[in-house]
Amino acid sequence: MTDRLDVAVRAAAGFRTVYATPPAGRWAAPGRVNLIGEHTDYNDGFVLPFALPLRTVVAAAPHPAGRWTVWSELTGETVDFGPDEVAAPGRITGWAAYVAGVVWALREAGHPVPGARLAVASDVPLGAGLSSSAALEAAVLAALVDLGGLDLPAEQRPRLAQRAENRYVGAPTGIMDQSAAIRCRAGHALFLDCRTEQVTHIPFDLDADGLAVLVIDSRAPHRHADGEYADRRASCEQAAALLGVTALRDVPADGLDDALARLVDEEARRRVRHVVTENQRVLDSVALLRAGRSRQIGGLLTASHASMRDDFAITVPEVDTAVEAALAAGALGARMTGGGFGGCVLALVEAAQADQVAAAVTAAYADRAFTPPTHTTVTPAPGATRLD
Ligand code: GAF
Repeated sequence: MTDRLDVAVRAAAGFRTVYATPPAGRWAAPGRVNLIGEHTDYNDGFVLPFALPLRTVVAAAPHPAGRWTVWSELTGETVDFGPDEVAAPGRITGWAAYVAGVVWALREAGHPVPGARLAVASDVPLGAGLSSSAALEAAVLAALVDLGGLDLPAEQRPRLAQRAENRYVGAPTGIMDQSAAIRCRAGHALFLDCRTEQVTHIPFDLDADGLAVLVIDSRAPHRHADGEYADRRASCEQAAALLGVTALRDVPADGLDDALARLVDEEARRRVRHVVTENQRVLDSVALLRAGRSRQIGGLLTASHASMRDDFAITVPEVDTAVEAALAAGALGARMTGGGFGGCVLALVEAAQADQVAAAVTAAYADRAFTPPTHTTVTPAPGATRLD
């Protein structure tokens, strides 16, 4: 990545090349890692993500013909659409559906969306579980809101971007990724109550604590990730209905045994146990961070991974190998982050040990003849913003 121009420069250069005119502005939104709280968002629960320094940048200007034209650096394609294509979901597919979905959701909510020319460049890797789709939605949304002078406060934007993804793109995701891309703050993790959408910015100053977060791309292909995600979500909703609660959020940690006793299906019991214990791990992590005991969240991260592996069944051998090797090399805690079935692992490490932990993961991969992993260390970055 070091030999590439800055992503904001690339977006503006792409805009000038494609449209032969400069953009009116540039808007950026980040990818995210989730520190803890996996598959809890669509159960009305708690999550604790932070924004990555890896960003998607949209250069944009009003469209003279009131349409939407978008160019992507990644594919080199330009996709053009008008009001007909965004009258209902399904007309635009592929990567441009995330853009059309945002236009559709804004219009459906009654906003007078301005036509726009857009150019997209990104440093958020696709398919790595770092939420490249929400970064694209958030950056496009910020651009359209500003270009049109629309009245849409930041706290209402995640729900709208999620609607684009759920209804226009057709992916049944929760509210975490869009919230992270839009509402995160530099130097902080975002404690989000996914039922009320209340956010609390929790200071997470890794440098001051002598810590590092290592993000390791497992390089595991996402095997049936979409279908499995929808399946897990459906299992949770069915279990909530059987238990007579609105969402699994309503099963308290100290009521877990009673709830499990009321479920006959062993698989349903495991899914419920993951969600209920994971919500508690988020709350416990927040309490530790607030108390300045950041090292101690390590055990909770590792317990989260075990729960995803054993109860929610969303890990794959590559991510389990990365977690085990990181822990054996001295990581304070490690877990898969994101929807699962591949993607990234995060490890909380003493800053001085980051290299040795990364080397141990690489060696463990070589032993098993897995595709070599890649890794980077990250600190919490800001959410979506206008650059100029
Ligand atoms: C994906 C989804 F998009 C999120 O909403 C969330 O459910 C996550 O998987 C799992 O925690 O990133």
